[in-house]
Amino acid sequence: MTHSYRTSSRAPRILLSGVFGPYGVDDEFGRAKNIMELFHNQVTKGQGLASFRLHHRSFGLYFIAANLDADVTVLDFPSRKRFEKEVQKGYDIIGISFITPNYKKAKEMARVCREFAPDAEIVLGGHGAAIEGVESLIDCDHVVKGEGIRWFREHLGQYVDAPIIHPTLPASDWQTIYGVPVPGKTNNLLVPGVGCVNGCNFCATSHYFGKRYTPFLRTGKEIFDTCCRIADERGTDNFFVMDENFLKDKERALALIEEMERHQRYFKFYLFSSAETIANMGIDNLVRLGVIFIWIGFETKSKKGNYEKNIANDGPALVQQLRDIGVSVLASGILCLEEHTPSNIQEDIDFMIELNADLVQFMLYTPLPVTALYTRLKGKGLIREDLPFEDWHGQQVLNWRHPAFPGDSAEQWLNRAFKMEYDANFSSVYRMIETAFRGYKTLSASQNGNPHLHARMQQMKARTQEYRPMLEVLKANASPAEQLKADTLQKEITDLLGPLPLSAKLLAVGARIAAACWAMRVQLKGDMKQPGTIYTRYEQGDARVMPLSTHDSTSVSSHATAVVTIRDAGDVAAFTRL
Ligand code: B12
Ligand code: SF4
Repeated sequence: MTHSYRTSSRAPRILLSGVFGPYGVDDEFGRAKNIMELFHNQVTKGQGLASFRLHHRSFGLYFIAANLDADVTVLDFPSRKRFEKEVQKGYDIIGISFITPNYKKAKEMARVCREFAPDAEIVLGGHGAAIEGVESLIDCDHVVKGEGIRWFREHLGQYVDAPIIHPTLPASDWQTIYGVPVPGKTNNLLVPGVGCVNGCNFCATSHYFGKRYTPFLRTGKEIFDTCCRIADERGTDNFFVMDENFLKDKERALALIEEMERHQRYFKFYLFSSAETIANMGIDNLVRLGVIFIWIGFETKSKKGNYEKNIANDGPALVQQLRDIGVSVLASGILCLEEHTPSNIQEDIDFMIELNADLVQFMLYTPLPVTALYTRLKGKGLIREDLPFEDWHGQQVLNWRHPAFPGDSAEQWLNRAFKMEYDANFSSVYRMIETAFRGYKTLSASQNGNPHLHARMQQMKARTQEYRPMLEVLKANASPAEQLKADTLQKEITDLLGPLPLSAKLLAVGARIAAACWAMRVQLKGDMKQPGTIYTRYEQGDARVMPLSTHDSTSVSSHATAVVTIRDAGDVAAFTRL
């Protein structure tokens, strides 16, 4: 069938949607264990009220929308009913982004499209597209495996190599600890590129993008210019960098440092990077780059069975070095590896605890479609094809037959690991305040009049000041042992930085009240918080993409303010600019 947008001069009308909610509940389409949160799901889940609570959008959809010459609507976190209503608005193309455990939701959404928008083309994308044979399992017109901007541009006959415009987005929409909103603006999102060349056997993101890195921002200058624009638009200089291995391109990172220092504009970054790239980058450069948080996959204690990236590094020493310069570390480890048994798995849990990082993630070894691990275990007949995709979320049962961890034993180890780590090292919020203060002390002693290091030192000081009112909230909720640690830290900070200013004292009182309200809410209603629906329109003519024939990167204009976002809160819609 030839779709009408191909033969008419009007702009194609495109709907891009994430899967429908509610999320993290046991129903026909999903599981209670699979909640729509990063930290509370798989990092601070054992920390009770001290857990970090954040909602992240389906970022890939906004990247596609911002880079097409079309009228594009992004619908994030819709209800099923809301999606059904939206598809009836006459779209030419409906794109659905999903991951493997949300397969059933994507299938239902495609069915809804066929019923209520029979003329629309249905395009499936996101990591769920890697499911073997998904083309025939879900009624759709196209399945896009890999990077989506390029595919869409090609599909619409637009210039595929046009530069990629980075949309202005918050990295998270809701951000609380103990139910207390983190003060200030949420971080900006920065996606310099997708994929990673390292190709660790279990890694879905590396394999999904062909074990290649596809940069969206190619040079340090492009990153710097993008950061300036986004920071000015959103009013904060903090960036959460959603790039699997940002430091891998050392030259680009060094060029970014140069730009920041030349313009004396010192952004701060939350990064993901592997241990070998951190070593290659050098600790001093991390300070100059403004890294304040880094997520590292240590995976396992074993040197022999570990990945190339970890062979040459000393995990505990690296974590200590990083925390000493004020970089909070999120260390990630894998449970139920092939060589694990109930008698040796504790060694890896102990290793992760002894790293003494600010945050620790434990994940079950989960072979996802497209990875080398999946192919190998499938070849051995070990993949649990009897297990519905809804259960492939890695928080409960293994999706493969591990002789040593049958039934629910994997989940028991996972929960035990999180609890032990929390009991041993206390809450992550305490650890992060300690890291910021440590960084301030180190830089105060070593800046040697260097203006750039001086600026970074001032940032560490400001971060310590900003976080420290949380120690009051923490003490009101912590175990006696943690209260003691928090007291000691509070005294040390007061000795060096003086007492809390009155405004911060009032903030601390307010935070304690908010925390008490949240604790009561959790007792009465549980701690689940569903993300609200977000509706964003990108209209054609925002000059966000190159005209077909005039490819000239210097003439690309920023159009982010042309975007209108609507948050649905029940029947009330609040209009906001990003
Ligand atoms: C942000 C994120 C989340 C957010 C989700 C936000 C949301 N609204 O859905 C949170 C934190 C809540 C989350 C949760 C989970 N996540 Co998650 N998440 C990510 C993360 C870190 C970043 C994704 C991102 O924004 N990337 C940047 C954008 C630009 O890239 P992208 O999304 O890949 O989009 C590109 C292409 O994929 C494609 N594309 C995407 N959508 C579409 C749609 C169409 C129509 C087309 C054509 C193309 C297309 O084009 C885009 C531009 O190139 C990725 C890892 C990663 N670094 O990618 C994991 C990842 C996507 N998550 C994953 C998993 C497994 C989960 C969880 C099950 C957690 C867990 N237990 O491991 C839960 C599930 C929660 C739930 N109930 O659904 C897996 C998916 C693996 C798979 N094969 O399905 C990933 C890859 C991590 C991993 N384990 O390797 N996640
Ligand atoms: S280094 Fe990290 S992002 Fe890269 S392949 Fe390995 S696990 Fe994936």
